Amino acid sequence: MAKTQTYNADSITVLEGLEPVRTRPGMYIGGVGAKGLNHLVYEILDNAVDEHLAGYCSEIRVTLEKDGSCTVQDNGRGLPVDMHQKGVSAERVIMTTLHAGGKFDNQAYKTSGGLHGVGSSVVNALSSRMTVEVARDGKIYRDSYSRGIPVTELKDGLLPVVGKTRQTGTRINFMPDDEIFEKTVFKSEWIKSRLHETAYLNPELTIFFRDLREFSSPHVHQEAFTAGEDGQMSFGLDALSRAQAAEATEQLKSQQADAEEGQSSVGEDIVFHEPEGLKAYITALNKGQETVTPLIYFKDRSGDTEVECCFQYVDAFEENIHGFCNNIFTQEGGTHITGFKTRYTQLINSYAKQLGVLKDKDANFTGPDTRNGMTCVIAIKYRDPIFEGQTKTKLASAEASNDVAAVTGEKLEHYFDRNVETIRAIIACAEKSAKIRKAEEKARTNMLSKNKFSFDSNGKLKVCTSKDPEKCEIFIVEGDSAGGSAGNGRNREFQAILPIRGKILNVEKASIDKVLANAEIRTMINSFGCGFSEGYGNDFDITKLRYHKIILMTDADVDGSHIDTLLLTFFYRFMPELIYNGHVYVSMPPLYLVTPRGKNAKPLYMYNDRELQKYQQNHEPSTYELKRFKGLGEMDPPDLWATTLDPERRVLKRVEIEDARLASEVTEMLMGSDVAPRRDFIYTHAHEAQIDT
Ligand code: 0R9
Repeated sequence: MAKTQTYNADSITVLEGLEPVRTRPGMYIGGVGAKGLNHLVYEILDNAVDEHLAGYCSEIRVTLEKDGSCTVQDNGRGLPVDMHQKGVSAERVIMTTLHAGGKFDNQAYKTSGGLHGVGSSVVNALSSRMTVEVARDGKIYRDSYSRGIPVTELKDGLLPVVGKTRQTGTRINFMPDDEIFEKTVFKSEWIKSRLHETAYLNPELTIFFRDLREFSSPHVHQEAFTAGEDGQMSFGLDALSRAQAAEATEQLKSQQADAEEGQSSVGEDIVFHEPEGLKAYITALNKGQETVTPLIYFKDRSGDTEVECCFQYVDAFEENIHGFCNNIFTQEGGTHITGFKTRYTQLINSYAKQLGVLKDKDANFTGPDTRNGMTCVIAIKYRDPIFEGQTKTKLASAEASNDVAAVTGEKLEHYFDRNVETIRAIIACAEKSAKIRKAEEKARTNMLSKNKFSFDSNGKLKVCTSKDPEKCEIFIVEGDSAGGSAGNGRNREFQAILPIRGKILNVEKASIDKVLANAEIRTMINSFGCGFSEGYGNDFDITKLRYHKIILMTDADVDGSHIDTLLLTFFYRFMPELIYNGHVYVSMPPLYLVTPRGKNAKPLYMYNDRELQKYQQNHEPSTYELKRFKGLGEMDPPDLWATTLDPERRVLKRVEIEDARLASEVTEMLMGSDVAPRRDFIYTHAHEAQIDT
């Protein structure tokens, strides 16, 4: 087969077709950072899942290849390869035509699932190379592309046959384009989480995951960070995990958990198959927590909507509801969730009255009262859904609300009428929640009205002179000594310093009044100026934020990581918009100072062991002096300015909780009482923690 890259009529059409994707990748995949990169995998995966939903595919294989590419393979019918009306193979048309959100226009190929967009052409456009292999009609066909441009020569418009087979299916291998993406290393944690979620939502599907990359072994993994513009790095969940691993290590130590069998439960070969579907999903989400009700499950159809739901109460004071529409996670909620909540609140209040728990004079339970402690997954299938919201993950289709409400009302009435103990347990949770809510409302009003929120409760904040939030930065610094150095080394015009002493309160475990009584937390809330949100109140207003960069500046050791975790947990729980809007950063102070001997030699700061090793490989020990910084407090103000404060020279990682759910799950798991999952987590992530020895 001759490979060419000629600009014939075909390729010109292709260029015209896919050029907008390469010009504005963010519009199609949500960005060129880690999120966009992993999105490529999801786009191809979704098409394979679509084939499963159509009833033709039972297995999907996702492989992160040694060379950095990704392969997705399904055992469905195989992409259509016959002649399309455009005069070339249908496969070529699918891979090179931008479909404006709809399906492949030819009705003949419309999947019966008919649920996804066709993102394969977008992935093609953003891949430096892509190979498509189709097993169909006893033959294997192969086509290949470079940056969306076909490199395989067609014969009379049809794909070359490269082999014979009795199987059917599609295999797509693609290499993300390093001209487009900031970094091209897939995040296996995110991908595995997505695959597991897909398996829960599709109980008849089996997904095989394989990570063949060199660094995938837990013992040799190194994050391939590359600095972006202005030296800032993206800081995803992996980095958060490093801090959490440290947090977990601490907790484990204190619980004297045994450290036998140092094997990670996460390997490089994983099979995701969840025949119990949503029931298994809820069981996994509630793992390690004390359950208060059995699993409650229903599935039915109303109008055009298929509704499946499973929930269970645990002994906790928050709700945890996950919505999906056509297998797509609806991060921002939407009509399906509203329909469920509205009908559910009515139902619980109605039973509470019937059972005499609420008297006529009593106020109804609020919606949150009825759902506190609930872990719930609502998955609907709905033809042609409309999504809105900041990240287009909010279901807007009005019909879905009525349909979900109808199914919820009918199915749950049927269930509760036959399971009175369960409805009593749920009402008891609502009563407890209402009581706590009223106490908290009172505490909150008292706190605010008495103006107990002095601006700087511990008197340590060093403010900056500028009032322009876009310019201003606040460094949250570990310890008074580093706080002192930072205070003297900073640029007073736009850099404020807030030293915190030791470990801040773990908000995951504390009640709201304890959180608000904590001096460090109050100072943070007041300094940021934008309020906070929690269960019953939402005073958060991002437009009032005084500092557009909130920078955590802690030592590069276990304690520092622990403090980062506690701070990030606080932001995640009380000010998540700060993270979603990219205002939170972690500073990267250097670990080493290398001073070469000799005149005019400039001192070199090294930020990690790899950098130092590289230097040491090329320089004799006698030619330089090496100093390891034990902590920020050791640096004098000019050093701190040069390495960590100066916007021109410092390195920051932006905290990006791409998958907030995953972060939340990990946080909860780490703070929970069950040791086993925490231990698994530590073994998996311990290699990422930079432990000071
Ligand atoms: C490895 C990832 N898999 C895919 O991308 C994939 C797409 C696809 C497909 C069909 C079957 N398998 C697939 N795998 C298909 C075949 C037929 C009808 N509909 C769908 C048929 O044989 O008649 N897709 C074909 C077109 C599309 N998917 C899409 F473009 F609409 F998405």
